[in-house]
Amino acid sequence: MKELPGSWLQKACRLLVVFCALHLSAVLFYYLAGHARGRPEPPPRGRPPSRPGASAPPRPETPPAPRTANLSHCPDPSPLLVGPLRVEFSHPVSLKKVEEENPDLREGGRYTPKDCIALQKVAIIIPFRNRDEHLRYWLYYLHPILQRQQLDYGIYVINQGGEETFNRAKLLNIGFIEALKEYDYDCFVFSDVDLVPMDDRNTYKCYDQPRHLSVSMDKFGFSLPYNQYFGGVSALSKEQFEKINGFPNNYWGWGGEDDDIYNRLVFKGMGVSRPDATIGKCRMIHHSRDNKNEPNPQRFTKIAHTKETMNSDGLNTLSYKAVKIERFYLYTKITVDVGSPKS
Ligand code: UDH
Ligand code: NGS
Repeated sequence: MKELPGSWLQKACRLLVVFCALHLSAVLFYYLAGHARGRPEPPPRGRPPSRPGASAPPRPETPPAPRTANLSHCPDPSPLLVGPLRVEFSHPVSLKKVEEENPDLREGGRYTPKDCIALQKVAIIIPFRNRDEHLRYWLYYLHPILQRQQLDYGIYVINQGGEETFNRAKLLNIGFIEALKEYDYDCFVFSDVDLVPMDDRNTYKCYDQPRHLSVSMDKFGFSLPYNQYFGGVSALSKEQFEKINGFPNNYWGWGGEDDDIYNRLVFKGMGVSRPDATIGKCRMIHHSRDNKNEPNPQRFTKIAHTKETMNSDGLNTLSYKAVKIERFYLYTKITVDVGSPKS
Protein backbone atom coordinates (compact mmCIF):
# COMPACT_ATOMS: atom_id res chain seq x y z
CA MET A 1 0.00 0.00 0.00
CA LYS A 2 1.25 3.47 -0.82
CA GLU A 3 2.30 5.51 2.26
CA LEU A 4 0.41 8.72 2.85
CA PRO A 5 2.53 11.96 2.94
CA GLY A 6 1.08 12.82 6.49
CA SER A 7 2.38 9.63 8.17
CA TRP A 8 5.84 10.13 6.52
CA LEU A 9 5.92 13.58 8.06
CA GLN A 10 5.00 12.09 11.48
CA LYS A 11 7.92 9.64 11.23
CA ALA A 12 10.33 12.44 10.33
CA CYS A 13 9.17 14.48 13.34
CA ARG A 14 9.59 11.51 15.69
CA LEU A 15 13.11 10.94 14.35
CA LEU A 16 13.95 14.60 14.97
CA VAL A 17 12.68 14.42 18.58
CA VAL A 18 14.75 11.27 19.24
CA PHE A 19 17.85 12.94 17.76
CA CYS A 20 17.37 16.05 19.93
CA ALA A 21 16.92 13.90 23.09
CA LEU A 22 20.14 11.98 22.29
CA HIS A 23 22.06 15.20 21.71
CA LEU A 24 20.79 16.69 24.98
CA SER A 25 21.76 13.59 26.99
CA ALA A 26 25.24 13.56 25.41
CA VAL A 27 25.76 17.23 26.35
CA LEU A 28 24.50 16.56 29.89
CA PHE A 29 26.75 13.51 30.22
CA TYR A 30 29.93 15.39 29.26
CA TYR A 31 29.01 18.35 31.47
CA LEU A 32 28.55 16.13 34.54
CA ALA A 33 31.65 14.06 33.78
CA GLY A 34 33.75 17.26 33.61
CA HIS A 35 32.59 18.30 37.11
CA ALA A 36 33.11 14.86 38.59
CA ARG A 37 36.81 15.03 37.53
CA GLY A 38 37.13 18.13 39.73
CA ARG A 39 38.36 20.46 36.99
CA PRO A 40 39.89 23.41 38.84
CA GLU A 41 38.17 26.75 38.58
CA PRO A 42 40.15 29.26 36.52
CA PRO A 43 42.35 31.38 38.83
CA PRO A 44 40.46 34.38 40.23
CA ARG A 45 40.95 37.51 38.16
CA GLY A 46 41.70 40.92 39.58
CA ARG A 47 42.16 41.85 43.20
CA PRO A 48 40.88 39.76 46.09
CA PRO A 49 38.51 41.79 48.27
CA SER A 50 40.31 41.83 51.62
CA ARG A 51 42.48 44.70 52.83
CA PRO A 52 44.72 45.10 55.88
CA GLY A 53 42.46 45.68 58.84
CA ALA A 54 39.89 43.10 57.78
CA SER A 55 39.88 39.93 59.85
CA ALA A 56 39.99 36.48 58.30
CA PRO A 57 38.80 33.03 59.39
CA PRO A 58 41.27 30.86 61.41
CA ARG A 59 42.97 29.00 58.53
CA PRO A 60 41.33 29.83 55.25
CA GLU A 61 41.96 27.97 52.05
CA THR A 62 45.11 28.90 50.17
CA PRO A 63 44.21 30.34 46.77
CA PRO A 64 45.24 28.14 43.83
CA ALA A 65 48.61 28.76 42.20
CA PRO A 66 48.86 29.24 38.44
CA ARG A 67 49.17 26.01 36.45
CA THR A 68 52.72 24.88 35.81
CA ALA A 69 52.13 22.13 33.24
CA ASN A 70 54.38 22.48 30.16
CA LEU A 71 56.45 25.27 31.75
CA SER A 72 60.23 25.09 32.00
CA HIS A 73 62.31 26.15 35.01
CA CYS A 74 62.99 29.85 35.46
CA PRO A 75 66.54 30.81 34.39
CA ASP A 76 69.10 31.48 37.12
CA PRO A 77 69.78 34.39 37.50
CA SER A 78 66.42 35.86 36.60
CA PRO A 79 66.53 37.95 33.38
CA LEU A 80 64.18 40.47 35.03
CA LEU A 81 66.78 41.79 37.50
CA VAL A 82 67.82 45.42 37.20
CA GLY A 83 70.71 45.64 39.71
CA PRO A 84 71.21 48.63 42.06
CA LEU A 85 68.04 50.21 43.46
CA ARG A 86 67.24 53.55 44.97
CA VAL A 87 65.92 52.99 48.49
CA GLU A 88 64.76 55.80 50.76
CA PHE A 89 62.30 56.18 53.58
CA SER A 90 61.37 59.85 53.28
CA HIS A 91 57.79 59.61 51.99
CA PRO A 92 55.06 57.66 53.75
CA VAL A 93 53.87 54.60 51.88
CA SER A 94 50.20 53.75 51.36
CA LEU A 95 49.30 50.06 51.37
CA LYS A 96 46.55 50.72 48.84
CA LYS A 97 49.20 51.96 46.41
CA VAL A 98 51.40 48.92 47.12
CA GLU A 99 48.43 46.67 46.38
CA GLU A 100 47.70 48.47 43.13
CA GLU A 101 51.32 48.21 42.06
CA ASN A 102 51.39 44.45 42.66
CA PRO A 103 48.33 43.09 40.87
CA ASP A 104 49.66 39.55 40.42
CA LEU A 105 49.77 38.50 44.08
CA ARG A 106 47.42 36.01 45.66
CA GLU A 107 45.85 36.58 49.05
CA GLY A 108 48.26 36.12 51.96
CA GLY A 109 51.15 37.83 50.12
CA ARG A 110 51.70 34.84 47.83
CA TYR A 111 53.20 34.90 44.35
CA THR A 112 54.09 32.27 41.76
CA PRO A 113 55.69 33.17 38.41
CA LYS A 114 53.29 32.62 35.50
CA ASP A 115 55.75 31.88 32.70
CA CYS A 116 58.22 29.49 34.32
CA ILE A 117 58.61 27.18 37.30
CA ALA A 118 60.38 28.98 40.16
CA LEU A 119 63.67 27.45 41.23
CA GLN A 120 62.65 27.61 44.90
CA LYS A 121 59.56 27.90 47.08
CA VAL A 122 60.49 30.56 49.61
CA ALA A 123 58.71 31.53 52.84
CA ILE A 124 59.76 34.95 54.07
CA ILE A 125 59.42 35.18 57.84
CA ILE A 126 59.35 38.58 59.58
CA PRO A 127 59.50 38.88 63.39
CA PHE A 128 57.14 41.67 64.33
CA ARG A 129 55.54 43.80 66.97
CA ASN A 130 54.28 47.33 66.59
CA ARG A 131 56.31 48.30 63.49
CA ASP A 132 53.52 48.99 61.00
CA GLU A 133 55.29 51.89 59.31
CA HIS A 134 58.39 49.75 58.72
CA LEU A 135 56.26 46.93 57.37
CA ARG A 136 54.67 49.27 54.82
CA TYR A 137 58.12 50.26 53.48
CA TRP A 138 59.25 46.65 53.48
CA LEU A 139 56.22 45.50 51.46
CA TYR A 140 56.55 48.46 49.09
CA TYR A 141 60.15 47.63 48.22
CA LEU A 142 60.26 43.85 48.56
CA HIS A 143 57.22 42.65 46.62
CA PRO A 144 58.47 43.97 43.25
CA ILE A 145 62.01 42.71 43.96
CA LEU A 146 60.86 39.20 44.87
CA GLN A 147 58.70 39.02 41.74
CA ARG A 148 61.63 40.09 39.56
CA GLN A 149 63.63 37.34 41.25
CA GLN A 150 60.96 34.93 39.95
CA LEU A 151 60.47 33.23 43.29
CA ASP A 152 57.44 31.23 44.35
CA TYR A 153 57.05 33.05 47.64
CA GLY A 154 54.82 33.89 50.60
CA ILE A 155 55.19 36.61 53.25
CA TYR A 156 54.59 35.65 56.90
CA VAL A 157 54.59 38.37 59.54
CA ILE A 158 54.82 36.72 62.95
CA ASN A 159 53.38 39.20 65.39
CA GLN A 160 54.22 38.77 69.08
CA GLY A 161 50.99 39.37 71.01
CA GLY A 162 50.87 40.61 74.61
CA GLU A 163 53.34 42.75 76.55
CA GLU A 164 56.06 40.23 77.36
CA THR A 165 59.71 40.88 76.44
CA PHE A 166 60.32 40.46 72.69
CA ASN A 167 61.69 37.12 71.48
CA ARG A 168 62.93 37.41 67.88
CA ALA A 169 64.35 33.90 67.41
CA LYS A 170 61.30 32.14 68.83
CA LEU A 171 59.07 34.10 66.44
CA LEU A 172 61.26 32.90 63.56
CA ASN A 173 60.89 29.28 64.68
CA ILE A 174 57.13 29.77 64.78
CA GLY A 175 57.18 31.25 61.27
CA PHE A 176 58.98 28.15 59.97
CA ILE A 177 56.35 25.81 61.46
CA GLU A 178 53.34 27.92 60.46
CA ALA A 179 54.51 28.51 56.88
CA LEU A 180 55.01 24.77 56.37
CA LYS A 181 51.40 24.19 57.40
CA GLU A 182 50.39 26.21 54.33
CA TYR A 183 52.73 25.10 51.58
CA ASP A 184 55.64 22.82 50.85
CA TYR A 185 58.31 25.55 51.16
CA ASP A 186 61.90 24.46 50.60
CA CYS A 187 63.63 27.68 51.67
CA PHE A 188 63.11 30.13 54.55
CA VAL A 189 64.29 33.73 54.53
CA PHE A 190 64.28 35.34 57.98
CA SER A 191 64.16 39.11 57.67
CA ASP A 192 63.99 41.97 60.13
CA VAL A 193 61.16 44.30 59.17
CA ASP A 194 63.43 47.34 58.90
CA LEU A 195 65.92 46.04 56.31
CA VAL A 196 65.59 46.62 52.57
CA PRO A 197 68.08 45.37 49.94
CA MET A 198 69.58 47.96 47.60
CA ASP A 199 70.25 45.55 44.74
CA ASP A 200 67.83 42.96 43.37
CA ARG A 201 70.70 40.62 42.45
CA ASN A 202 70.78 39.77 46.17
CA THR A 203 68.34 36.91 45.59
CA TYR A 204 66.19 35.93 48.57
CA LYS A 205 66.72 32.22 48.09
CA CYS A 206 68.74 29.38 49.65
CA TYR A 207 72.19 28.10 48.78
CA ASP A 208 74.35 25.04 49.52
CA GLN A 209 75.35 26.68 52.79
CA PRO A 210 73.20 28.90 55.03
CA ARG A 211 73.14 32.35 53.48
CA HIS A 212 73.64 35.71 55.17
CA LEU A 213 72.04 38.37 52.96
CA SER A 214 72.32 41.67 54.89
CA VAL A 215 76.10 41.82 54.64
CA SER A 216 76.59 45.45 53.73
CA MET A 217 74.31 47.62 55.85
CA ASP A 218 74.29 51.40 55.67
CA LYS A 219 74.40 51.66 59.47
CA PHE A 220 77.71 49.74 59.53
CA GLY A 221 79.21 51.85 56.71
CA PHE A 222 78.30 49.19 54.12
CA SER A 223 80.41 46.44 55.64
CA LEU A 224 80.12 43.55 58.08
CA PRO A 225 80.33 44.67 61.74
CA TYR A 226 82.24 41.42 62.53
CA ASN A 227 83.04 38.23 60.61
CA GLN A 228 80.59 36.00 62.46
CA TYR A 229 77.68 38.45 62.12
CA PHE A 230 74.53 36.57 61.03
CA GLY A 231 71.81 39.09 62.00
CA GLY A 232 69.33 41.05 59.90
CA VAL A 233 68.41 38.86 56.93
CA SER A 234 69.40 35.22 56.49
CA ALA A 235 68.24 32.23 54.41
CA LEU A 236 68.24 28.57 55.37
CA SER A 237 66.86 25.60 53.46
CA LYS A 238 64.43 23.34 55.29
CA GLU A 239 67.21 20.76 55.72
CA GLN A 240 69.73 23.32 57.03
CA PHE A 241 67.19 24.68 59.50
CA GLU A 242 66.24 21.23 60.79
CA LYS A 243 69.88 20.19 61.02
CA ILE A 244 70.52 22.90 63.65
CA ASN A 245 67.25 22.17 65.52
CA GLY A 246 65.98 25.58 64.41
CA PHE A 247 66.79 28.71 66.40
CA PRO A 248 66.98 29.14 70.20
CA ASN A 249 63.68 29.83 72.00
CA ASN A 250 65.10 31.35 75.15
CA TYR A 251 66.75 34.62 74.11
CA TRP A 252 64.40 37.21 75.56
CA GLY A 253 65.17 40.83 74.68
CA TRP A 254 67.79 42.30 72.39
CA GLY A 255 71.01 40.65 71.25
CA GLY A 256 72.89 37.38 70.99
CA GLU A 257 70.28 35.13 69.33
CA ASP A 258 71.86 35.67 65.90
CA ASP A 259 75.29 34.77 67.33
CA ASP A 260 73.78 31.61 68.80
CA ILE A 261 72.41 30.73 65.34
CA TYR A 262 75.85 31.29 63.83
CA ASN A 263 77.35 28.97 66.46
CA ARG A 264 74.76 26.31 65.66
CA LEU A 265 75.71 26.36 61.97
CA VAL A 266 79.39 26.01 62.75
CA PHE A 267 78.84 23.21 65.30
CA LYS A 268 76.89 21.28 62.66
CA GLY A 269 79.77 21.60 60.19
CA MET A 270 78.28 24.28 57.98
CA GLY A 271 79.71 27.58 56.78
CA VAL A 272 78.08 30.84 55.78
CA SER A 273 77.55 31.89 52.18
CA ARG A 274 77.36 35.62 51.40
CA PRO A 275 76.89 37.94 48.42
CA ASP A 276 79.67 40.45 47.78
CA ALA A 277 79.62 43.85 49.48
CA THR A 278 78.10 45.60 46.44
CA ILE A 279 75.25 43.19 45.77
CA GLY A 280 74.72 42.81 49.53
CA LYS A 281 74.11 46.52 50.19
CA CYS A 282 70.99 47.30 52.21
CA ARG A 283 69.35 50.11 54.13
CA MET A 284 67.93 50.02 57.63
CA ILE A 285 65.02 52.24 58.65
CA HIS A 286 66.22 54.32 61.58
CA HIS A 287 64.26 53.97 64.78
CA SER A 288 64.66 54.18 68.53
CA ARG A 289 64.88 51.16 70.82
CA ASP A 290 61.57 49.35 71.22
CA ASN A 291 59.82 48.92 74.55
CA LYS A 292 60.24 45.48 76.05
CA ASN A 293 63.29 44.70 73.94
CA GLU A 294 66.06 45.85 76.27
CA PRO A 295 69.52 44.29 75.86
CA ASN A 296 69.42 40.79 77.31
CA PRO A 297 71.97 40.63 80.19
CA GLN A 298 72.22 36.81 79.83
CA ARG A 299 73.21 36.87 76.16
CA PHE A 300 76.99 36.53 76.61
CA THR A 301 76.67 33.51 78.93
CA LYS A 302 74.17 31.92 76.60
CA ILE A 303 76.23 32.22 73.42
CA ALA A 304 79.15 30.68 75.27
CA HIS A 305 77.08 27.50 75.73
CA THR A 306 75.41 26.97 72.36
CA LYS A 307 77.10 23.62 71.86
CA GLU A 308 75.54 22.18 75.01
CA THR A 309 72.12 23.80 74.64
CA MET A 310 71.35 23.60 70.93
CA ASN A 311 69.98 20.05 70.97
CA SER A 312 67.61 20.73 73.86
CA ASP A 313 66.45 24.23 72.87
CA GLY A 314 64.99 24.77 69.44
CA LEU A 315 62.42 23.27 67.10
CA ASN A 316 62.09 20.18 69.30
CA THR A 317 61.06 22.23 72.35
CA LEU A 318 59.07 24.98 70.65
CA SER A 319 55.75 25.73 72.34
CA TYR A 320 53.41 28.61 71.52
CA LYS A 321 49.83 29.42 70.72
CA ALA A 322 48.68 30.83 67.38
CA VAL A 323 46.10 33.38 68.48
CA LYS A 324 44.98 34.79 65.13
CA ILE A 325 45.75 34.22 61.46
CA GLU A 326 44.91 37.02 59.04
CA ARG A 327 45.43 36.69 55.33
CA PHE A 328 45.72 40.11 53.78
CA TYR A 329 46.45 40.73 50.13
CA LEU A 330 50.08 41.71 50.78
CA TYR A 331 51.00 39.35 53.64
CA THR A 332 49.83 36.77 56.14
CA LYS A 333 49.87 38.00 59.73
CA ILE A 334 50.03 35.39 62.46
CA THR A 335 49.61 36.71 65.99
CA VAL A 336 51.13 34.40 68.56
CA ASP A 337 51.41 33.95 72.28
CA VAL A 338 55.08 33.06 72.88
CA GLY A 339 54.73 32.71 76.65
CA SER A 340 57.19 34.34 79.04
CA PRO A 341 60.82 33.80 80.07
CA LYS A 342 59.71 31.73 83.06
CA SER A 343 57.14 29.55 81.28
N1 UDH B 1 61.01 43.80 66.26
C1 UDH B 1 59.72 44.29 66.22
N2 UDH B 1 59.23 44.93 67.30
C2 UDH B 1 59.94 45.09 68.44
C3 UDH B 1 61.27 44.61 68.45
C4 UDH B 1 61.79 43.99 67.35
O1 UDH B 1 59.03 44.16 65.21
O2 UDH B 1 59.42 45.68 69.39
C5 UDH B 1 61.51 43.00 65.11
C6 UDH B 1 61.72 43.80 63.86
O3 UDH B 1 61.55 42.98 62.76
C7 UDH B 1 63.17 44.20 64.01
C8 UDH B 1 63.75 42.90 64.54
O4 UDH B 1 62.75 42.42 65.40
O5 UDH B 1 63.73 44.61 62.80
C9 UDH B 1 65.07 43.06 65.27
O6 UDH B 1 64.89 44.00 66.29
P1 UDH B 1 66.10 44.57 67.13
O7 UDH B 1 65.58 45.64 68.00
O8 UDH B 1 66.85 43.46 67.73
O9 UDH B 1 67.07 45.14 66.07
P2 UDH B 1 67.06 46.51 65.39
O10 UDH B 1 68.21 46.47 64.48
O11 UDH B 1 67.32 47.59 66.55
O12 UDH B 1 65.73 46.82 64.78
C10 UDH B 1 68.46 47.52 67.34
C11 UDH B 1 68.39 48.52 68.49
C12 UDH B 1 68.18 49.89 67.98
C13 UDH B 1 68.66 50.93 68.91
C14 UDH B 1 68.80 52.22 68.19
C15 UDH B 1 69.25 53.32 69.01
N3 UDH B 1 69.50 54.46 68.15
C1 NGS C 1 76.14 42.23 68.50
C2 NGS C 1 75.01 41.45 69.08
C3 NGS C 1 74.15 40.90 67.97
C4 NGS C 1 73.65 42.05 67.09
C5 NGS C 1 74.85 42.83 66.58
C6 NGS C 1 74.46 44.01 65.75
O1 NGS C 1 76.90 42.77 69.52
O2 NGS C 1 73.05 40.22 68.51
O3 NGS C 1 75.63 43.28 67.68
O4 NGS C 1 73.54 44.74 66.47
N1 NGS C 1 75.55 40.35 69.87
C7 NGS C 1 75.59 40.40 71.21
O5 NGS C 1 75.19 41.32 71.86
C8 NGS C 1 76.18 39.23 71.92
S1 NGS C 1 72.79 45.97 65.87
O6 NGS C 1 73.77 47.06 65.78
O7 NGS C 1 72.33 45.62 64.55
O8 NGS C 1 71.68 46.29 66.74
O9 NGS C 1 72.89 41.59 66.01
